[in-house]
Amino acid sequence: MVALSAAHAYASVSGQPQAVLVHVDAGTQNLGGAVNNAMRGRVPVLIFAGAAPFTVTGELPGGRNEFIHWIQDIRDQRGILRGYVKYDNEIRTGRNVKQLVHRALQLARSEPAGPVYLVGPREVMEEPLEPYTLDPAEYPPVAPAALTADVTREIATALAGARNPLIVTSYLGRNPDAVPVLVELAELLAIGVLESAAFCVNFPGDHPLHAGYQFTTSAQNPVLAAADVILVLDSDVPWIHASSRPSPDAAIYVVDIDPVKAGMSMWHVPARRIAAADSKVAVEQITGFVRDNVLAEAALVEVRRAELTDASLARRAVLDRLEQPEPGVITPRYLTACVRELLAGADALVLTEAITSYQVVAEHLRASRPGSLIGSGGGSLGWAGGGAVGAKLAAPERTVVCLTGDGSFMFGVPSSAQWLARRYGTPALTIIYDNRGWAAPKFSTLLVHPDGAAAQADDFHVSFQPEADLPGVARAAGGAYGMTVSDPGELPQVLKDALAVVHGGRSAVVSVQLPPV
Ligand SMILES: Cc1ncc(C[n+]2csc(CCOP(=O)(O)OP(=O)(O)O)c2C)c(N)n1
Ligand SMILES: [Mg+2]
Repeated sequence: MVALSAAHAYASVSGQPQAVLVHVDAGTQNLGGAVNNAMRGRVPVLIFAGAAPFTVTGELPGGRNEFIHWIQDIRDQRGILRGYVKYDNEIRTGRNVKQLVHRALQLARSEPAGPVYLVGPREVMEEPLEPYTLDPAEYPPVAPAALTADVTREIATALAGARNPLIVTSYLGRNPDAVPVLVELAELLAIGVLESAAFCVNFPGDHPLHAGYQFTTSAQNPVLAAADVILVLDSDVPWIHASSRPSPDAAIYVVDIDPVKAGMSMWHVPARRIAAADSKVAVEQITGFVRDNVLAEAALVEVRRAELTDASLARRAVLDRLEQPEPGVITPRYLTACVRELLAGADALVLTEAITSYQVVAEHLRASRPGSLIGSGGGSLGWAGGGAVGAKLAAPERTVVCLTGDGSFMFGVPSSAQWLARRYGTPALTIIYDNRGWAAPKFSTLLVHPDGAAAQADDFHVSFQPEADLPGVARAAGGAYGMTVSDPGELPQVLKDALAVVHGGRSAVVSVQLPPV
């Protein structure tokens, strides 16, 4: 779990494919939910596992000679990961092992990128070989795909002719180079950009055309309802129809390299056109078409720019009020504002696994530099602990800061993750949004049964009583600096001290006590 999470973050930050080696069926299962995260996060990772030897009476070198070889022998080891990987195969001979590894990496790196799985029994690992070479450059990933000329014209014309155009995106910013390209299109036509379930910087948080963030919604988003033309660009969940959706008359266009979500059993957006393309390439094409054909109507665009700027300033003013400290309690908004101040001017790389504070982190951190924020993009908690190690290995010069729920901190095998950070010299500042429990399942219950038995008894079985000393785990396992803070007045200094420790080369874990769940 920790290794694959580290590989995941490393690949996210560096763009380079990674490899994780695990022990037969047991190690494969111990990857846990990290494979869901790698798949949904679209990260290129080659997972290799051994497999039980298949000879038992000395027929081949490497045959069974330990009791455990019988216990490890299961019928379908590759089946463990088949729902999560783009490709799985068994290495049957050493003679083409390089071709197989590079084919697996080629598939892993081709968009949508994702994990691949190879297994190899011990007899094959023991096979004597004539050394041979192969040129990895002969196995490039598939080159980025473009829109056809017709679709480019259709989308560009629709956006330029719209009264209230909107772009909704979730992960265009996984490619940080795509962000300035999106900014250019948004500015050219004065289009608002809404980030939906976003775990990266898709559009600068402080940009006047930023139209806000949404995760799980319980009320209609007015920005979405007002749009007459919507371009959904790189998104698995552009909105949640049950609670917030576009106008039925809106013209919707979807662009993604996997626009119909082949890996999901149910997915639907009522789009006029769905196109498979690399988002950076597609946005460049659309912008180019608008420019070349002088489609932007200056008067309309300027009026809209002013309106959108006013709206984003108003949203910002509300948030500024909400993040003010309240006597005696640390709210997630105030905490995130303190983190923003702490990191102002630093070259920080923030990992977010803040769960019920995802939206708060997005809104108050307002990350603006492309590539300065990452999340797993997947559904399995416990990514950030190992992720911080991978992120720091990929970007040793940056200050790595991990914002995590207390439940997520525990899911991340913190003894292992914190030890690994010491072992590999990858200090990070971990800030635990510590509400002493699982708030998310409580909110999920209330969303379905607002007056159910759990609500009436005010008992959701999500409290962590008796409390664990989470910074103590990090101290014990990783020699980290550990602190717990509950006083809003002390918080800024505690965070500053912890950051200084990290800059000195040692990890720090601060449990920030929020109102309990
Ligand atoms: C491995 C795993 N188990 C269970 C869940 C379901 N789940 C989603 S959020 C959540 C609670 C997370 O707790 P915490 O990190 O403390 O965040 P909080 O909800 O308190 O904000 C759980 C159990 C999950 N996503 N992944
Ligand atoms: Mg919690």
